[in-house]
Amino acid sequence: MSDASIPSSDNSEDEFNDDLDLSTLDDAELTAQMHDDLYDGMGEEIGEGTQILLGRGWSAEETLNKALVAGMKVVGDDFRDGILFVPEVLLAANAMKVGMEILRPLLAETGVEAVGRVVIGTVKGDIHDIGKNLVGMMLEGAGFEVVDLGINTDVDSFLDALDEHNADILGMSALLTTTMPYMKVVIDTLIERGKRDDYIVIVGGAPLNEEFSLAVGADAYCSDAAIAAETAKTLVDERRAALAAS
Ligand code: B1M
Repeated sequence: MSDASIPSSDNSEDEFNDDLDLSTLDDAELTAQMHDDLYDGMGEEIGEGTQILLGRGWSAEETLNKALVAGMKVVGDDFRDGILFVPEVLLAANAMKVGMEILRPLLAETGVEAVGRVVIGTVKGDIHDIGKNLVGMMLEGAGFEVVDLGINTDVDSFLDALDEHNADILGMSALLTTTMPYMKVVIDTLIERGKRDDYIVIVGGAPLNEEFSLAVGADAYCSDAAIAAETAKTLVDERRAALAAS
């Protein structure tokens, strides 16, 4: 919980949250409360808070950045630091999705650009998707548009989706030592087709490491979802800065 938590009068936080009328809070109190609610995975409250801010004239972009993305940053940092664990992060990410669903059509209307677009999938032969889903949610939380191809994704599906969605980043996940080499198949095919430099490639999954990612020709290995979101943002920023300078 952040320092900005509003004190409970009866020592029962759950009861307090049930009773709390979000519409009585001013903007600063409400965004702080929403950060806490995200942290606690309270989707209904996130939806309500999002609607209240929009009703007060906040833009979709401001609501996204100040109420949701800022709250998810705390979740991501605490996940990275071992303070939060997978179940809590999944709950927070699901709560975030409630707010995102409300904002998504408004953001599309106002033409607010996503930070970047990511095509992500678990590689061919592999059906593990919990970690990949978490990465997708954290990327969305960081402002990326995510195209999730699901599990057992073959090279043609990856390449077609990159092309179709004009993606900035290809993200591949693998949990099996037998499936992780397939990442090289995908990257080699990008090279063969002269498209490797068109995309940033990030990879992750429990059996991978930095050395493996270098060996297959990826741009970055990400050990967890929070690092994946941070790395994606850094690499997209660097790439845009390099393009602008050239
Ligand atoms: Co399987 N499984 N499994 N499994 N499974 C493992 C991976 C295993 C290590 C278990 C073990 O033996 N100790 C082992 C692999 C051994 C190996 O290859 N060295 C294994 C095996 C052998 C198998 C089967 C072959 C079992 C069998 O049928 N005999 C089979 C394979 C099926 C297939 O894929 N073809 C199988 C099946 C399954 C289930 C279906 C039962 C289930 C998957 C359910 C699902 O995903 N929907 C399952 C599960 C749950 C696991 C374990 C227990 C947990 C995996 C998990 O979800 N972790 C796993 C043991 C383990 O890892 N301790 C195991 C939580 C998740 C949040 O972490 O996925 O690592 P993780 O993701 C992290 C990071 O790795 C990273 O960020 C995530 C969040 O921080 N990350 C990325 C992941 N992808 C990323 C992508 C990025 C960046 C970061 O950028 C794009």
